[in-house]
Amino acid sequence: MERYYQPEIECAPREEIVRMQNEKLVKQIRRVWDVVPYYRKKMQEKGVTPDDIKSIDDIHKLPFLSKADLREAYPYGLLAKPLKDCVRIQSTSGTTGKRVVAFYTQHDIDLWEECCARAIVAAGGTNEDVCQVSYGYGLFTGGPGLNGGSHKVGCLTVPTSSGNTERQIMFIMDLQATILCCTPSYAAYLGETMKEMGYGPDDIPLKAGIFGAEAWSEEMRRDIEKTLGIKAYDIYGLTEISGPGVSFECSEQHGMHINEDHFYAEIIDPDTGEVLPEGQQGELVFTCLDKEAFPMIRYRTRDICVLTREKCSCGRTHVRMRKPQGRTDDMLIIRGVNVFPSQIETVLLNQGYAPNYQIVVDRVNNTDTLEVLVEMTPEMFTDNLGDIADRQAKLGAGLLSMLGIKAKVSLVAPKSITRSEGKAVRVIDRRKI
Ligand code: DLL
Repeated sequence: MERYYQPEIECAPREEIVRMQNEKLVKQIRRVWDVVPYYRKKMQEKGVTPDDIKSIDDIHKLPFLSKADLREAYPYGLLAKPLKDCVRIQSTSGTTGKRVVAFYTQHDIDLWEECCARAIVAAGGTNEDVCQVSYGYGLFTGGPGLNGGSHKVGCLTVPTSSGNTERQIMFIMDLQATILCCTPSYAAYLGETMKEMGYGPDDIPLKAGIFGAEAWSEEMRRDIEKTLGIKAYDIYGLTEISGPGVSFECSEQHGMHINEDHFYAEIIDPDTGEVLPEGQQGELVFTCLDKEAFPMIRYRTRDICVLTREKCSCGRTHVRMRKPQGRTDDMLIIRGVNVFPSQIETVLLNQGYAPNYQIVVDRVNNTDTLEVLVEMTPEMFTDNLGDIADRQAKLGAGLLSMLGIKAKVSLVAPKSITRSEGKAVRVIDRRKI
């Protein structure tokens, strides 16, 4: 087990981490300049050459890379290794335009799986564990990443992929699975279903969950932990940078340690591109220090986040990122007010609802409207219209105080909102702007 807890790296003194980052960055920039004409051109346009990059402190001189660059260079324009050295692609779901296709050499796969192994070990995983991977397999990075990490740790890996909830539960119970990896919304659904089947937290063999790929609140964490009787750990990542395991929570469950020996993180002002000091909220930007095939340099994630180097009592020294607060692009602007779905979720869960909701935004007579459809739990389900109206008013007041704008609340019957097996679709934006 101890093989993937790597204290010499994960708990290295700051100077050692910086030394390693300096060395890797200088090499990486020289290499992409030499082999990727797209990067060379972008650097030339900004008037910077590899000679200007002597240490990590010079990183701000380099141009940013955005999703638009990935689209322009699609599919092979950012490849930094010959195809004969690449062994895999993974891809995003591509809901907004062209899919991102990321390439991996065997070295890149090993590096990625090692990051996932660190996450599993940080959640208490050892080779004694049975780890059920219920993230989707295939082009999505969730299944393959955690599958590889679980193998490296030596867990008995159960590659169920997503979907077929009854079969998931059968395997959890029959094989006595101890670790569950899936999206938090699917974990909540599995919990809800198991509860209906009569399983209490003490009947369920799971001890830990590794949940990520979408935003989830602390309240949702507490709910899932209670229903499944586990400790629920957050894991973050994105296809462009490798997949899950770019960062992960330790036993403190207080921010996710970024694997800084591979990925250098910055927070920038999304409007000006200026690098912000530690502790300030802004857009998260990553540079891959030693990936070979698809080394993103200063890639703008659009995730809104805060970094901290405060000491963590787990002993790891790698910088921590707070749960992403949303994305610069899924942040809803409603009547001029920035609204994050996670804020709405917090209000619902605080008032005892399950995380089964949908946010519908529209524009009527040039005014934005916000409606939140919320499922009643089976316990609160009633046909007493007075009760329903009271509940709706209470939720409306909670939302107003959290968001600063009015929302229409519609309570709907249990099970009437479609469940997701992967990332939940929370927002329907009907505005044609
Ligand atoms: O979602 C990779 C992943 C798989 C992460 C499994 C964790 C677990 P993409 O499909 O490329 O990759 O989506 C990346 O998802 O930029 C965030 O906006 C969001 N995201 C990922 N993890 C978290 C998290 C995978 N823990 C995009 N909390 C990212 C909040 C997350 N948002």
